[in-house]
Amino acid sequence: MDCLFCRIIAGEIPSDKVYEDEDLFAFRDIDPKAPTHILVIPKKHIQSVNEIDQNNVNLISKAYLVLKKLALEEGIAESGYRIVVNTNEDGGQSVGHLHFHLLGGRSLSWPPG
Ligand code: DGP
Repeated sequence: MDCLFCRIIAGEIPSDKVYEDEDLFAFRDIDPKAPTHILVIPKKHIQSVNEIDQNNVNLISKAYLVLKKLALEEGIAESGYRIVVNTNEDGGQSVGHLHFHLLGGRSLSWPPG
């Protein structure tokens, strides 16, 4: 298994897990860019948004429900937060396993660089 996030899901690499169900896994980012910085990932290996199709799109709506739940638990739902999905090189994706960044707990600037 050469995917970093697949290894985190398998427990081969430790992580600060905040949520898990049969389809999704969530853990705190190792290099947080905000007071709350959580990554929500599908357990099934999907490389990027480009590999979302009719067979796995249900995982995306499930991921949004988990992102919303985590935002509530983190106390950032009212103040606001950002969900980011970097895709491929120009999008700044450094890990080739689809992941949703949940960022909040401070005022976030826009647009990103
Ligand atoms: P991206 O640049 O969008 O592909 O985001 C990848 C994120 O993954 C980045 O914010 C740092 C995080 N990350 C990389 N390696 C690890 C790790 O081993 N553990 C954890 N918790 N996060 C990691």
